[in-house]
Amino acid sequence: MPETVTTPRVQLEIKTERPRLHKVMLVNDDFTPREFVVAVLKAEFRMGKEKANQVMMTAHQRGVCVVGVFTKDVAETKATSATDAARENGYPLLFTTEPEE
Ligand code: TYC
Repeated sequence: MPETVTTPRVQLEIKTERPRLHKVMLVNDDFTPREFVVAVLKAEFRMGKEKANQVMMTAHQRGVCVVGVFTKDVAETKATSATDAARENGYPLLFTTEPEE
């Protein structure tokens, strides 16, 4: 009987995970004027007036609101720059970032 030569065919499956996106959160406080929050959301996150107002009111009522989802770098840059804008105007307004689940 002739010998059968078998060649194993193993296919390596390389799975690369997509980098996680990060949320920018708007945190409520008792001091920053509503209009200022809306102005920052419009300037830093390119929101229209209506959307900025909705986001501001959600943070105001619930304590926190997701502003947007970005790559880690963009989220951190936007959060820092928006928070800095508030500091420059003497307000305690805070934007934070956290990875998406
Ligand atoms: N709570 C603030 C006020 O009543 C307004 C405000 C809304 C501040 C949302 C921060 O993330 C915030 N003047």
